[in-house]
Amino acid sequence: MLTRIDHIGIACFDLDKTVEFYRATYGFEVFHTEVNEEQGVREAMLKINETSDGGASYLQLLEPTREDSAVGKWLAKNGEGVHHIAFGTADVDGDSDAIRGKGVRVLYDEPRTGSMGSRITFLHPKDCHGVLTELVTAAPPATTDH
Ligand code: CMX
Ligand code: CO
Repeated sequence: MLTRIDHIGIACFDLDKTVEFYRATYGFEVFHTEVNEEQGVREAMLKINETSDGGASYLQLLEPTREDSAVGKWLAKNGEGVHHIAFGTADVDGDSDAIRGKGVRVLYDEPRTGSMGSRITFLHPKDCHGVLTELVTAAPPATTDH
């Protein structure tokens, strides 16, 4: 079951400048940054709010690491802006199977690694009324041995 907006993915040319815009304009601080080479992005997650399912909603600011990546190609065509939306679920495998069964193209056979150790997959924008849609299951919270 999809239970929250996990994040909105925003494509930008310069991650540092875009982070500074969100900090200076809205007061949003960076919660996490990472490079995901498989996805071809350098990204910053800005946490906006906690959600009632125990998760959170973020803005995901994305700068391409290479021109032939999904975000690099999209930026060259469209310029900066909203690139995708992501719904959070406790069960990305089950939800993507169910959605595939409704005839929507799921881009990956198995979920891949997303921000902060999450597991992610994408639905084709042409099957979603023009919206590239991601499904996310957050990594379980780290446990300590004592
Ligand atoms: N939103 C809406 N439509 C999009 C889109 C987007 N983000 N990206 C591409 N499209 C549309 C294009 O406009 C194009 O439409 P037309 O044929 O009408 O012109 C069509 O989809 C095909 O686009 P393309 O430029 O030829 O790109 P590809 O088919 O090579 O790739 C897609 C499109 C969705 C398969 C690819 O972007 C993808 O695999 N995305 C998933 C991975 C991803 O986006 N990773 C970055 C984010 C990582 C993260 O969130 O952690
Ligand atoms: Co995303």
